[in-house]
Amino acid sequence: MGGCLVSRLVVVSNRVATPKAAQAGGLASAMLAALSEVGGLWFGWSGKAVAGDPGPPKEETDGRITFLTTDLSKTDFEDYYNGFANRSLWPLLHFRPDLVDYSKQNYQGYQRVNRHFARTLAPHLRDGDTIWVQDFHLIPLAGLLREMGIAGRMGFFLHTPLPPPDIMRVLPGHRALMDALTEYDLVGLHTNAYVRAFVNYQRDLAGGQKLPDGWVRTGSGRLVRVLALPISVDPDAIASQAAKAVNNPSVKRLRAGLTAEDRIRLAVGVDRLDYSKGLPERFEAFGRFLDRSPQHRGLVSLLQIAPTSREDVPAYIELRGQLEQQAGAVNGRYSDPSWTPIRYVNRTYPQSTLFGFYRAACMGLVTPLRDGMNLVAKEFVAAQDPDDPGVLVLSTFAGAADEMDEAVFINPYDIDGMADAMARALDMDLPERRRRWSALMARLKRWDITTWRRAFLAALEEPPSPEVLRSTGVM
Ligand code: ADQ
Repeated sequence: MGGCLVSRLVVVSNRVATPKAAQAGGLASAMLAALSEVGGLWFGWSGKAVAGDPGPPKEETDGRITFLTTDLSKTDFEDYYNGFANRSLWPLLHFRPDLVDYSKQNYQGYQRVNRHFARTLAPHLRDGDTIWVQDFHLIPLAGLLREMGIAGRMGFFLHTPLPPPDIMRVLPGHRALMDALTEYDLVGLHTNAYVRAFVNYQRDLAGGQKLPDGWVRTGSGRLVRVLALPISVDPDAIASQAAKAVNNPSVKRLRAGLTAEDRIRLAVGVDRLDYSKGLPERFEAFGRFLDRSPQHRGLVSLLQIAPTSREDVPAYIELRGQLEQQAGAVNGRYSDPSWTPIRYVNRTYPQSTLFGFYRAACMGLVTPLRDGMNLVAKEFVAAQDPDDPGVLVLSTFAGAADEMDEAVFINPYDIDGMADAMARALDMDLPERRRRWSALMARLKRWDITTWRRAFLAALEEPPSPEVLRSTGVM
């Protein structure tokens, strides 16, 4: 293949944004853009769990992109997705060993589905294909494809955090999983801290060695490159959709509801309903803020949009109940006929409507306990009105914190501190809001979603430098 140009791109992810999918989020749009630039194939699960064996995969072509999807049997889906991916890996990767629910049966299901993916995909691959695998559902895929003789370049992007070795060690079979990552040529992570976690694992637990330029030599002598390549958004597209969304009926209704007396300001939070997002802490801090800031009572409402996810996993059902109770308690304490402190909504909205909500808000609350990146933080900034921008309140435990110095930072474990930060954000004067927003927006424009995907694919095509080869004794 040679050079810097990918010949054909094959994207593999758990879910595929097929042409019929209602809306493509940021990552899906980025994958579609990459695939249509060079032509390619997108392979993944169809979203259907069927009784008995899944039949052959389904293939559809749209322009230069072929979409290949496979069903999964109900048992495989249960063990792989609800089981190992969501009950073992997700909590582990989010620094919650206490919530890791491991079973050998689920782990075997994870391996089985990855093998099924490899076997289904292999006949559709051509020599010279570059393969880009997304996220923790599919870590073993490269190794399984290599066992089948597939030789092309393979890259992996992890959308979650990667915790340090001492947390990884909690997972039975952690070594096999971390070794499977080294079967890729490139592993992309959001932050330098996650890269350090990878390198430290290799060094401390797997006999690996750090080389220059992000390369690592594994205990068995393989070279793998590990880089911090933070995912981003398309700030210009978001800005223009947000400006237009002001006329969107949902956004208009929200504004009319809030500003009946033209005085109530909006704080907004948008998250999948997930324990990693720090929602109970956020509600508690908002209640504490109202306790301690009587001057803001009646003047700020928090709109929390949190569509339910993973309802087959008990921790998620508990969380939903807990939040309903907390919102009820704050509202019971403070509501009056013309003001509801917390509006808690369990549904999804089209992204353009969300961007309208962000723009209508004077404060964005992004307060996860842990988050790989958190795209809502970036979307919130991109959606602001440059003349009157809202303030981003951001957890230092979101990957996004590394790139968003001008946010108001909080520690979600410090409820008083979070309550103070809310007051500070709401009281911030216009010159300071503008100064902070301009710096944040300028950085988003310099490293947007297109820069991200191009940087990943360029790095994937780059061979090790002579210096790296020399340090391995190959040259
Ligand atoms: P998520 O955990 O899903 O992603 P996030 O980065 O915030 O978290 O992305 C959520 C996306 O879904 C955003 O684009 C947001 O606009 C959208 N969304 C959220 N609520 C919605 C709603 N009610 N209706 C419609 N859309 C909604 C994982 C990792 C993150 C990482 C991303 C990308 O957990 O840390 O940033 O992948 O790598």
